[in-house]
Amino acid sequence: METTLLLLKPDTLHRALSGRILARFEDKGLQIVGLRMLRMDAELAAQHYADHTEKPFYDGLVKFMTSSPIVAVALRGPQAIEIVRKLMGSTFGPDAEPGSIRGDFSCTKTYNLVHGSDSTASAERELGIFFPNGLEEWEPTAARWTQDEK
Ligand code: 3AN
Repeated sequence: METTLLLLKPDTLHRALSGRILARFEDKGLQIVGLRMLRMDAELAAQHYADHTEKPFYDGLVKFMTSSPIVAVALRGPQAIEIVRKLMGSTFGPDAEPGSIRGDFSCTKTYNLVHGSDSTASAERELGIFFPNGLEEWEPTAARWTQDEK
């Protein structure tokens, strides 16, 4: 079982796609164990994008991510990290596969709607940043049908 961080970026909120995008993850069978609307500031952006601070696109990325609210979601399920990345599609909208979120809703490199942790180490680190008080532990009754028997 894995838990991963999903961010709905400012473009998702401006385009009123939050419900439709979040529904894709619920439809797949992932469980919401954390949900929070917040405004990212430069400090939080520097923490979250620590690996990208030297990249040429960093300043633009921070300007975009701090421009208006975002939604942070903690999602849990078997292989949740890989599943979330697959449902998101590849990084840039124009290249992303049809059927994926970025493939269906984005045709830019900058405004790609979502972020998803890319490894177990990133997931742990990023969940700690956005959910410092921990996650909501609960047993979804549908787990009987959405997960393999242990
Ligand atoms: P992903 O979000 O698919 O894991 P990363 O980790 O390579 O992609 O990049 C982090 C974020 O930085 C991306 N989500 C994207 O918003 C932004 N980014 C990466 N490369 C560029 C670029 N060349 N121009 C603009 N933004 C970029």
